[in-house]
Amino acid sequence: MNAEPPEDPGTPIGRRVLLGTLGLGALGVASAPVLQRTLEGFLGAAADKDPTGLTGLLPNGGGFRYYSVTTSVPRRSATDYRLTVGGLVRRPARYTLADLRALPQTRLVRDVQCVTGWRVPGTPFEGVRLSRLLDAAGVHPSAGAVRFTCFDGAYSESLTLDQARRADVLVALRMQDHDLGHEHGGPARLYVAPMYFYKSAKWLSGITVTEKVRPGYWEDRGYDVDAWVGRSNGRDDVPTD
Ligand SMILES: Nc1nc2c(c(=O)[nH]1)N[C@H]1C(S)=C(S)[C@@H](COP(=O)(O)O)O[C@H]1N2
Ligand SMILES: [Mo]
Repeated sequence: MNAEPPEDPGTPIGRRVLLGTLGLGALGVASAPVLQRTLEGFLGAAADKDPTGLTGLLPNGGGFRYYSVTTSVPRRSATDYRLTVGGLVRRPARYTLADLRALPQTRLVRDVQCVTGWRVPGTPFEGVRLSRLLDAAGVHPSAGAVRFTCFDGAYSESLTLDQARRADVLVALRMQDHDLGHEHGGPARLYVAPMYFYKSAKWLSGITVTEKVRPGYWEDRGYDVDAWVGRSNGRDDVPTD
């Protein structure tokens, strides 16, 4: 069981990408947000061409690392993005990004903690409370959980209904006070503040209310479904809530 892609520096392409990215990274740390965006764009592009996942091990802007379990992810623009809400609900719905932006927004500032050890202090996330979307959909009494699917075509996550209704669980549209970029899961990702960051599914496209929790991508590979920071996965990190 290992959350990280293998650290195999064997392929020449991977090594070239790694060296090139390290050079850019040094620049990015010391310079303006404009260059940072370029760096993030480059990291995304590099990871697309680097299935060994080497670029995933590199520090991204501000301490974040770029993760994707697929070698490429389609881009969804502000106009073609859709989020469906369905399953055990009375009123299935389909939201555009404009629909989501028109709803009340909640801004939270918490540390982010990845289960592999890296932590980023005080990061603003902003978006729509998941509880609001669930209430709008009218959850059926037989429901007990919520499953999340992604337009990368591979990742999934889930929460119990009680966890999903917490005030610190968002469908996030913004991160670090910018619209969520593609690399960080834009246009919209899940944000589960009190749990390890693997719960915060990027490129969110589907919310399905279900009877029971169905383990997600990493949970099928051994990670805890109830992923409270500091109280799961055999780790003792300081909680993020
Ligand atoms: N769709 C999708 N969501 C995902 C992942 C992923 O690979 N695919 N990785 C998870 C993990 S393990 C982490 S640490 C964070 C990384 O988010 P970042 O790439 O914005 O730093 O996204 C989480 N959500
Ligand atoms: Mo992670």
